[in-house]
Amino acid sequence: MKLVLGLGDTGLSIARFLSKQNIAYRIADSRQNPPSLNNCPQSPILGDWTLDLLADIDEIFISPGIAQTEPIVLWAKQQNISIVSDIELFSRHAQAPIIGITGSNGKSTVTQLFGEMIANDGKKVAIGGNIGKPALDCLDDDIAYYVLELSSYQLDYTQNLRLFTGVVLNITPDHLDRYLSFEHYAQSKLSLYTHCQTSVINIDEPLTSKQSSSKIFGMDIPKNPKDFGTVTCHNSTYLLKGDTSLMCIDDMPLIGEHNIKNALAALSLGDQIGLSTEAMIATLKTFKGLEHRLEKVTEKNNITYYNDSKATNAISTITAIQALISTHKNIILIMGGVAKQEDYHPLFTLINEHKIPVVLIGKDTHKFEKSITNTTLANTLEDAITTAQSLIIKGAILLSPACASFDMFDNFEQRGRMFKDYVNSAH
Ligand code: UMA
Ligand code: ADP
Repeated sequence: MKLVLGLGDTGLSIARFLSKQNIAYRIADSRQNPPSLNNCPQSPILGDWTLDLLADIDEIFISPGIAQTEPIVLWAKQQNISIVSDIELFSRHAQAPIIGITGSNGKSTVTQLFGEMIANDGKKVAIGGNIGKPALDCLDDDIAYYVLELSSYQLDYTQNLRLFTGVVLNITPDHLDRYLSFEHYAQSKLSLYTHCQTSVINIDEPLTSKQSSSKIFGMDIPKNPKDFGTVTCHNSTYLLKGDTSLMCIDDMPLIGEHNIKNALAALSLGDQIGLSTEAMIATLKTFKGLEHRLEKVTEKNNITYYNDSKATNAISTITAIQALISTHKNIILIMGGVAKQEDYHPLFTLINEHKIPVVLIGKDTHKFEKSITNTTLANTLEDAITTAQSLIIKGAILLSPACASFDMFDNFEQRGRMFKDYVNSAH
């Protein structure tokens, strides 16, 4: 008998899969009233988890949101019951090559961009994993390539995974409430490479640069003709394969140095699986990025509005500011929410150095107020936008919270949509 833990998107996808395969299972959620109750193929066990849940169980399929410190996980380990992610279960059944993408920031952007490159090269591709569509829901005999965004939570419960190739984009502090230390979190990310037949490495990321690699990308001119990099001449930056120029970055709708790195990562993965360079370049020339990632909302009365609601840690907000300061002399930042357990000082330094006025929202304003020179408090997102507008005549208003959203919103998507709705409706 199998046990499925969690009745969210992952648990439901596992339940559907097991039901289809006629494999006997129990499914349990520690909440009394999980929202997706009606979509479950069989009646779940609800409420606090106790030891008897493990009776007759030979394998557990676990949702990524369940921490390894949960008693049920510890009890299962004591009883030598294997605990497996949906990703590992997926890998047992997927026929086509799987490409895995992880990192602290940029996963969804690179996953989507790379998936679109494959599709533009005329091959059938399924995109899933942490990006939103559970991996098991992607299984299909017609698929030529699976592209999976993998979180550290998913990797932690994955012992066996057959990746044709993969990349760890970068490693910076995040989710430190789930890990004993930053080193443990980094190890979780790096475990992706233990599953890879061939590896793509970001040479500029100190924590990955020493891994053995099949292909390298970075911001410098590549030393090897099969690797990817950049060169800048006459104030223009070009993407390179070896010493061959592929395109000027001004021809990409994506903005910021981080997106050059994301483009290089996608090109490297594409080259690794033999995609045509023309199809990849054509994709880079049209790919506008994902909603809530430094998304240009509108330009009104000399102010450009950017929705970067997905920026839930300090590094992603630093990245957004760095991407905008070269093109906008004046920036007003709207940030705040539930702060992460990380060092925000590099963000404070950047904000103060550039004298950026900040409108603070959310639960943890006290953590930011003292360290930022120019702050104004706002009770709601709407107030924050009105306040930001009163502080600027020409420039950019950037929502890039550097925090989780759940003190004021259901999720980062709701936060971003409310920002856009208000900005678009206001005069
Ligand atoms: N649950 C319990 N007990 C617990 C913890 C959770 O019963 O102790 C139950 C909850 O009541 C709920 C279910 O488990 O019913 C939720 O499971 P989950 O938190 O694993 O969420 P899913 O809905 O399965 O979504 C997960 C990913 N969520 C997390 O990793 C937290 C989704 O990533 C992913 O898109 C989806 O699987 C499909 O693969 C979201 C995410 O926030 C976007 N990811 C983190 C991130 O990107 O930073 C890692
Ligand atoms: P993830 O899926 O890893 O959370 P996203 O592509 O959704 O990554 O982007 C999340 C946030 O990080 C956004 O604010 C985005 O602008 C920023 N970001 C995207 N790519 C990178 C990168 N390579 N380095 C740093 N920040 C990035």
